Amino acid sequence: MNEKQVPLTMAAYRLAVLPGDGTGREVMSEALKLLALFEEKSPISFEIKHIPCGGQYYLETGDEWPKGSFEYCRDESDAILLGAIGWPDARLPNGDMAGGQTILGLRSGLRLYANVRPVKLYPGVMHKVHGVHKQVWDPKQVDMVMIRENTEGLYHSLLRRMEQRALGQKDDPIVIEEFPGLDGEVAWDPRPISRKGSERVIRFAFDFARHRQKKLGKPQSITCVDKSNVTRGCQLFRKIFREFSESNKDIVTKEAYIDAFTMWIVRNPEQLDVVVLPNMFGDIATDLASVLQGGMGMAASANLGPKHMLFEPVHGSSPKYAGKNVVNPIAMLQSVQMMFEALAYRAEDKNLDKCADILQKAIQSHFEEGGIVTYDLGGNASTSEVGQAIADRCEKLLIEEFQ
Ligand code: GGG
Repeated sequence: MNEKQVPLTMAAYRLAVLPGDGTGREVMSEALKLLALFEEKSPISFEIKHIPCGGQYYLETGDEWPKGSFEYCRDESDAILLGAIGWPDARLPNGDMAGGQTILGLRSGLRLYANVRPVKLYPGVMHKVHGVHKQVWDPKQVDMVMIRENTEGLYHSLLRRMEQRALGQKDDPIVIEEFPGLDGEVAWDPRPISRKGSERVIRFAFDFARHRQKKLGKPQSITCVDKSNVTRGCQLFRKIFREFSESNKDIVTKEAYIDAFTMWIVRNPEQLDVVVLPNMFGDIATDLASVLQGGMGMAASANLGPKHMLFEPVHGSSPKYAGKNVVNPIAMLQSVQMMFEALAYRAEDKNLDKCADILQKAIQSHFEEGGIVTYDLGGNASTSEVGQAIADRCEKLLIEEFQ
């Protein structure tokens, strides 16, 4: 045994850390402090590879990330932790977002088909359904997980271009089609939805609901959200959802059109458990749903595939707040918690599972006990002060558990 009581054969988890742009860098600093603490106070070790990337990096260097970064993430990391991507005026010569190669190239190139976005209101957090400063929703009523299809749909052509760039390949040729009835300049994005792509994310949603059922000790429904009254891709998505419903009778299933669903999220969140949606609808619905959990500063996510996983806050780089040390780091820290949980599950690592519980407990108790919060939650604490407050709670719990 070494100093930390780690069996010498125990390998460190290999993490690729991509802070990206703007406030992504600030919230990532808090995540790194937390990782260092867990390394020091628990038997878990990390081997961290820092990869600069994003629109700002592109403006500085002409590249979206250093050569070999995609290959590192694909071949040499156990998990990827991403801050945020996107910077004003950072565009590739073809007009695509600079930095997209990292976030979208990885989602597509590593087949990260399930984008898991929990929407949970912690006791002590004000949701943002206001105008009136009054709590409409009881935290017990807001606890759902949205699962966004992550590799096709309306994002397909951009995802593909970004994957091709990441692999150093040429873009697919652009196919020009005629649109009868439309005059002048036309721009369009195809929205392919495949059986295979739908089956894998819907299967994931059923497995996830079953897992949550066991964990929470109560039934979990799955709601399929689409626009199958209008679009063919959604008709296929819903057809496949119904096939799964037929053969998974232990799970209650519901269906909704995305337009009506946007009302449903805000009016009756207590009726939603697991929700599965095509790519763009999932992107939009989760921003809306974040209002129920206190805003984007609280929204964490996991991008999961057959072999790889990437964790990131749902929010972007917030250029307006960049460099000010004011944004909420919780979405990032909660993404680290999701990473601990997922890595522990895949590696069957009981110690890392304990670390996931500790971080969860630290975040939950911080809000329950009225801990300091950033401006978005009505406080005036800085990013680093909130990060430190969570780290202090973790430290106490780590000492109780491991020393
Ligand atoms: N951390 C999330 C982030 O950086 N988002 C920027 C972005 O462009 N995301 C694309 C998407 O999720 O649709």
